[in-house]
Amino acid sequence: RLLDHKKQAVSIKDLEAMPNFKRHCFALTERLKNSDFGIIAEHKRRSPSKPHLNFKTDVFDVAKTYEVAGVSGMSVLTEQKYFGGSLEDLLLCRSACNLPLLRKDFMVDEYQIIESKAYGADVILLIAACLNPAEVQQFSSLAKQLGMQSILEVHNLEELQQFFCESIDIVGVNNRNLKTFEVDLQISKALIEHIPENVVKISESGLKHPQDILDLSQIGYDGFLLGEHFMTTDNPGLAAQK
Ligand code: IGP
Repeated sequence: RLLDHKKQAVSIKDLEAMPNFKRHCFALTERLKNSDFGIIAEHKRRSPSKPHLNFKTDVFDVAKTYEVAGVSGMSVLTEQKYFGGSLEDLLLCRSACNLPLLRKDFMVDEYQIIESKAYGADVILLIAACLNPAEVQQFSSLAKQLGMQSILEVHNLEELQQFFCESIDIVGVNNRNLKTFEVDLQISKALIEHIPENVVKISESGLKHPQDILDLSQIGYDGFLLGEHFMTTDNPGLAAQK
């Protein structure tokens, strides 16, 4: 396990009683398919590689301005220890906008999937490097039952081949090596031909140049996850508008 996930303070019954648990989720796949360059804009205060990304901006304002900018979805870091996020952030974003929200965290337990729905997420992230294939299948099936979508995050061909399953809606290729933090867009370029045709494809991390997004879009990527490029500015929503 990469990280200890926090103690289950709220019972599953209490999660299921939260107002967001019953809401009808927004489909990130549809928004991505309906836009030319589907941008998923992230809120991230810090990261292991950048301890001081952005503590100034307000997460509620960022969600509102990302929506005004016309992005296809928003990614909200909820991991506390390394990324400075919280479930409270997710709830605030839910109340701020009608964008499909990705809960960005390390999912290692079914409890967290139920929790994600209760706090307003539409999409969960399943990182191949943190899970085994049976867990990916189990968690993505549960997400589907709850009306949410799942992104399978991979960083190499072995992960893609071992972990992909039918209940995955989106494959996300992470250009950043989670151990060395090194970013290499070649990874997205090399993996595209191995991703099943009917699944939505996104490229994640290290994206900032419009030309890179154009190139990746041309070879078949439907969406692009950008964090630092927006969060290193004083007004992430304005940056996303450009
Ligand atoms: C965003 P960047 O380089 O634009 O800030 O990257 C996103 O891809 C990155 O935050 C991320 C991530 C993750 C964070 C990708 N996979 C898994 C935490 C956990």
